[in-house]
Amino acid sequence: MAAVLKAFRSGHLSLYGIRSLHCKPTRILCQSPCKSSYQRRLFTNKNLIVELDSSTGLAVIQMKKPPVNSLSLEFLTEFAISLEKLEMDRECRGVVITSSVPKIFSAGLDINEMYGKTPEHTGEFWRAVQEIWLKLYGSNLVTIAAINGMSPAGGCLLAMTCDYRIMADNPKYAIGLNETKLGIVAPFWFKDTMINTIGRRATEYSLQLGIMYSASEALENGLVDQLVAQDKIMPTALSVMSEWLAIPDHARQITKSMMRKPTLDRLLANRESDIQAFVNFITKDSIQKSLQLYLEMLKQRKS
Ligand code: CO8
Repeated sequence: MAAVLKAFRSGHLSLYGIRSLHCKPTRILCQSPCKSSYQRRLFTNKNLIVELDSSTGLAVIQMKKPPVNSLSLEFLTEFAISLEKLEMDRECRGVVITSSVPKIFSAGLDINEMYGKTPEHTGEFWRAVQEIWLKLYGSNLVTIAAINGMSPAGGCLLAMTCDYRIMADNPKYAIGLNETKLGIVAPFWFKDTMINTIGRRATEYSLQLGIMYSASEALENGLVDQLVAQDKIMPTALSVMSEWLAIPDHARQITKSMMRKPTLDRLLANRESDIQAFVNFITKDSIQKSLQLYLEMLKQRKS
């Protein structure tokens, strides 16, 4: 990926890999008009780099919130706005989600947003988590996760909302819903998303034990669809994307909706009660204590 990005930045290659090498890229900031047939639009904000090549319909979202791409309220809000923009953009047909932080896809929800906060803040945070899931799981776009690093908990959820998952074949990387290991419980829509991805029995086993699967185990269990060498992740994502984009949008979108709507509707029908349940649970003294210990453990691992 580094090589692809280097070539891309030097102007020799499109990030989307599908353009002709003879075509000189034009970098355009925020939707300014352009006569070129090869039109790239770049929306950067604090935590994300979003690039859309409107000539191919492909967008790439790179999460760039070091050290671990933790999903804070601010991050989730930026993500939701970016997705909304892409979703509304008639020229966008697919999006690859990846990370620009070395070795990390996403460490999941930002634990600091759940520890020592008011119930109001906690509720607002949880609504933002729901929102990103609703937007991604219900997206009309083709979504591909290019998992180029560790992907626990909310990071795994992000990846599971996508239509296809490609992971770097690195024994040091792992992915899974590890909530029980933190003493917390993955909500029903995390569980439903996992059931829809790897099946009921595997989910029951995986969720109770809070299993983090190595890349090869994730492939074996169907949690990811493909493993490739780290530097092949982006080119592979782009070539998989072109296969998906060969399918007429309307047929693919209706099929996707048919598969996912019951799961989405379940949260939509229970959104407020889910927020209330989360706030009640997470603000309990015993849960706050678990989160405090977990945060301390994360910090101590370094020293
Ligand atoms: N939130 C906030 N800060 C974090 C998080 C996180 N999820 N993960 C790591 N950090 C911080 C660390 O504390 C550390 O901070 P500092 O620099 O101040 O000491 C910094 O990020 C770097 O962390 P590491 O040194 O651990 O970085 P490594 O590269 O060695 O490891 C890992 C990266 C593997 C991602 C590791 O940090 C890790 O395992 N993190 C925890 C991941 C995790 O358990 N996430 C679960 C979050 S909960 C969630 O997503 C779903 C919750 C659903 C709730 C439902 C309730 C009802």
